[in-house]
Amino acid sequence: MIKKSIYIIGFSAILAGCQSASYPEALPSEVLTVADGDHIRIDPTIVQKTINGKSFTMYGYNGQIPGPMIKAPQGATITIDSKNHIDYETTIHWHGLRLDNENDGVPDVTMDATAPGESHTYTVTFPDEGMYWYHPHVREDIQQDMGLYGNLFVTPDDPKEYNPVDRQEVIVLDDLFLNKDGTNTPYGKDHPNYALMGRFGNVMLVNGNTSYSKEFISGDVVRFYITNVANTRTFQLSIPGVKLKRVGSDVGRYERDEFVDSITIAPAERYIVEALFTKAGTYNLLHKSPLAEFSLGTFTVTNGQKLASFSKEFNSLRMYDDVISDIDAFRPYFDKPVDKTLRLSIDIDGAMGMMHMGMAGMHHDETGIEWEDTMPMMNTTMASEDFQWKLIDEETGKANMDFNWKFKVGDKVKVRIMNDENSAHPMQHPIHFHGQRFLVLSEDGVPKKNLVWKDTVLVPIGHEVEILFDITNPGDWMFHCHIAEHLSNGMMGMFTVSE
Ligand SMILES: [Cu+2]
Repeated sequence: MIKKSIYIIGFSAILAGCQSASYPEALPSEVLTVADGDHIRIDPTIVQKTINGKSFTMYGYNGQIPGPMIKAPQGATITIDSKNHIDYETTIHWHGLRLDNENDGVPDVTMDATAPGESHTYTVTFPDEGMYWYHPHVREDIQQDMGLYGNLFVTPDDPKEYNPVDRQEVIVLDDLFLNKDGTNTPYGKDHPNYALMGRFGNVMLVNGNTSYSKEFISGDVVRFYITNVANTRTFQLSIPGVKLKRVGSDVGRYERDEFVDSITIAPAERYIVEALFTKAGTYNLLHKSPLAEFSLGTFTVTNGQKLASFSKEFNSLRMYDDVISDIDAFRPYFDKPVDKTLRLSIDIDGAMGMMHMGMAGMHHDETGIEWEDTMPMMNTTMASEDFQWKLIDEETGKANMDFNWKFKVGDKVKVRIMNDENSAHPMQHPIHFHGQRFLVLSEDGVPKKNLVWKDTVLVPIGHEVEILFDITNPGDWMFHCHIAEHLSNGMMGMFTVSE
């Protein structure tokens, strides 16, 4: 009974974007450096957070937004206790980690959701180096949007696996949807609202704040670890005037470094990018799409004496022999026939569906990405019950939880994912597979020349990708769209891996 009343009171406070000031102010993210065998605590809590001068009741892990960054050596296993101090049942999913299935944090599949006031203990392992993250797997559209996200930084066995740099910086990208008066836009109580395109924010956040800035010295080489935790927004990042080198993505490094002009990063994806700040000046961290441009923060570079410069290392593009030889074992399977085909689509009821059909294709450009909410009326008025986002298994025609793929440890599985541009409302979908890693072999039939292990792949409208799984981890695993509202709408499926 008590639990129920707590649930209702807080639930409505957060849902309504309430601005009471009865909770502690959110702290900035701290680094929790752990070693094998350590036992730590990550608790979801209710906090106050000041954004653009207004105080919001939000959530934070251990009172922090972003939550603590857990820094663990590759190969470590730790124990994490989590007591639920929020007004909503929750779980923690350790995104991208190939850990034991029972610790994957998926309600009704690997655990019961943790009720307010109750605790759960997770055993978390870090088999692969790279930047990962953790978040709830219950109503992400509210809980994650309100601040429940944190990074998992897995450092490689050999630090020389990465280029020498002067600084390492963590960037967590997010956006928040505020009303004109600066209050938070309410969330749907029983179903997510804005479920058609997801909840696009109008205020951009870096590491939970609107005022991201860093100071560097000319000649600094900086390695950025970037994570997108937004509900639906895909970011396209650049730092005009600064040369960027793409080094890694979801599960560690690419086969080789590449210079890039920008990075397109969908919800849940990570990228590791290095930048050389040669000259003094002020530089923008820019999100620039065909529709809009936002400065996400600034870098101020001053002239300074440096003992050593890493510009030589920065300017040479390195090959990573350990990554290449790891992938070598999979090359014989690159040309195998497709094992499974997944079609991304939507069913819309009645007249709304017909109306949508007429408009399909009008609201996205040649990138195949909806960069903004270009149909706000539709997105606002259509209730989540009026449509169903779908992952369709082409072989059986079944969708979402009505099919279950069966794989065995050691399988190399090729999956084709097609994003149907003729559906009633085509949209890009970042598809995340739990508990395994995969390579994106090709997009629209064009082979990728520089591979990296991934756990999430963005499939733009009308595009098709082929991915190859390294099936290593037994259990019942989810795969789903990582647009929070699409997931809550049911755009998810399951596959079972046996020993
Ligand atoms: Cu989606």
